[in-house]
Amino acid sequence: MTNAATMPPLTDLHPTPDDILGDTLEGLSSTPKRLSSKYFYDARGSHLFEQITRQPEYYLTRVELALLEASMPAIAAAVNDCPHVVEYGSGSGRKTRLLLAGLTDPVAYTPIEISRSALLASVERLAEAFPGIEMLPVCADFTQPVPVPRPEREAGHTLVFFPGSTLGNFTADAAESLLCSMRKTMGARGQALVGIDLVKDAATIEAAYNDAAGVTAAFTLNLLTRLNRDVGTNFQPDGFRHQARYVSERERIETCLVSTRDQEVQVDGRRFHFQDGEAMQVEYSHKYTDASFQALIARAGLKVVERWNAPGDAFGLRLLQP
Ligand code: AVI
Repeated sequence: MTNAATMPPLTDLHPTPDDILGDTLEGLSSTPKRLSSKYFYDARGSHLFEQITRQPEYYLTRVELALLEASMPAIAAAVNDCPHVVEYGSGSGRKTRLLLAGLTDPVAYTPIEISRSALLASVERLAEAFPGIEMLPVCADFTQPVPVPRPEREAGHTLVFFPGSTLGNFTADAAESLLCSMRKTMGARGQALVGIDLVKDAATIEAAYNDAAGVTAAFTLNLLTRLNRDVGTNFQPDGFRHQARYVSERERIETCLVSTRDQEVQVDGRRFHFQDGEAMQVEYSHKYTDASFQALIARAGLKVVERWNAPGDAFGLRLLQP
């Protein structure tokens, strides 16, 4: 439960219903139709994502947590003097705990997260666990420019933390502009610690996005319920099914919602027709090789200064700087 007495002040820049409606209309007017994966994360979506991270098939979180734990002393030694940690897409805060406990003397922590409920819950727990660290939560869509608050105590350089392979949810152009804005946030002497999922056999990757318990399918379909509530679409979630395929030529999972019948969806006085079997694109999850990752970050003027890989090269952490 959030409690006003223990809650640090929140900078609230959550997308407005008009922002979400505008994106929805633009996506439904495109060919093929698409919806933005950033709208997966309402309260239920964040909760379902947390459950995904605990599914046996979804190796990413488990492997990254173990890698972070095992590599933390080496990470702390490699990080410059960066007492302000800024995390993009903070989620539940499990990885943050390991990072804040392992770094040398962090003084401030700024999580930037689009889900207000997930942000408030995780920052409340972190504030309790790290009472000496100033908490500066920002509820915002980090794909837009976000003003990063300045800590009370002069905080030297900034370490951007971007775990989870969330970078993989962006196309190369969008990833480039996000990495450019991270480069501004970290400044000339700051750094970024980024988690990336690595290219591996297709069956392992595909299973991670098609768990047997159906949690990922529920997570994907929740996008429709969320849009119905927040922008007044009239999607019928039982008229769509989750589809996640690994496309090896593009080294990414492509997740779609496939219409299971001919149907029409209305929003803001406009009608959109779906054919039976029509696939609406809702998420990419890119996987990287050293070469593809280095080429991507070079576009944003960044380079890898240290790298840590999980056993079997299942997942990687990269320390970047300008
Ligand atoms: C947050 N992101 C890195 C997850 C991923 O693996 O692409 C989101 C997700 N979508 C389905 N399962 C998990």
